Amino acid sequence: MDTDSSRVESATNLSGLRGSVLALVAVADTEEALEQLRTELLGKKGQLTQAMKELGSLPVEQRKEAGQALNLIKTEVEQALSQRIASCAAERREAALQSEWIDVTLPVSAPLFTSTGTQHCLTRVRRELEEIFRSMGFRVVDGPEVEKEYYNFEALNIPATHPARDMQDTIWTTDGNLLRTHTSAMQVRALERLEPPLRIVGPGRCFRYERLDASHEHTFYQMEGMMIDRDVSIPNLIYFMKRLLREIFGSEQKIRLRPGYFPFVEPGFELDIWFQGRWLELLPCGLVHPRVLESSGIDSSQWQGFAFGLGLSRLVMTRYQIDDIRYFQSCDLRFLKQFA
Ligand code: FA5
Repeated sequence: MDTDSSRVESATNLSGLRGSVLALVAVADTEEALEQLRTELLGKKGQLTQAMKELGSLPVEQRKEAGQALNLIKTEVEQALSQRIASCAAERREAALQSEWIDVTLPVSAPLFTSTGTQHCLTRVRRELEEIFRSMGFRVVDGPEVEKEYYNFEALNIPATHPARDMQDTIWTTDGNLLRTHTSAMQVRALERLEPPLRIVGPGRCFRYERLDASHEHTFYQMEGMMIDRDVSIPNLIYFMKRLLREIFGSEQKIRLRPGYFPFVEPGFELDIWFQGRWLELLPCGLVHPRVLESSGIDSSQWQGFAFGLGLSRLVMTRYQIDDIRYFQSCDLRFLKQFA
């Protein structure tokens, strides 16, 4: 500092003031304490604000230089305060991180393993079915749960005005798509993608706006099946249906076959199973309607096929003697643990 400003400093003791306020900033160790200090130094009645006011009593020739020096001190103090506040905030965040830190690599204590989950009975039977069908030359396919109207209805010979749509109360999405009401949508996707001869099964979740009861859920599982080849006929269909049931139940079941109506098969059948004193619709099926084949570009004079839509949730009910379909999605551990 030059001789003149030294004079000014000594006149107003600015040097001492600078040292003492910077020392206060250096020792304040929380963000709150520093904010408090900011008010005490730079606020309306703050120490430096007061010092600025007092400059008015100095002789004119000293006032200007002392004012400049005091402004420099104020800027220096403001910077020091901001830096200290930032570093206190960083220290606080680091401390919080340290106290919340969890070592995810530590081994899990043994008792937790005793409550490991298990496969849901629906998953277990679905996988069994997939294996059975794989062993018979079928390929397992998948399809979207949010489906286009075309795949769920139109391509299956169910136009907008068709009464069959009333049989499947549909849940629509706001963008004009729908939650698939049946796995039959996968038939169309498979016919589009694969060349005949083909054998596919497509398990999956279906959704309907239903009146719920012991055998009707809003969300349930089906497994679609389809075989397209030359000279496929009803005896082939019946052979595969019987084989499926024999493999799953391991014994003869009381079943009945009756005519059934589905616009995408001709002829169509309903296969019902005797369960807890009544007939339960389980396995509708039929020969693929020529129009479905033709709309996917397959020559129906060369190729025929059968299709079925197994009610997978209901099959699991009959297999394990579960008397209410709503248990499947109840998340009731007393129910689920029976299949552990
Ligand atoms: C169909 O969904 C046809 N797509 C089946 C089909 C496929 C026919 C291929 C011909 C050829 P349906 O609506 O009947 O058909 O349903 C088939 C099966 O799904 C029923 O037999 C029943 O076992 C099961 N199911 C239907 N609705 C429900 C529901 N709300 N809750 C539980 N299971 C259901």
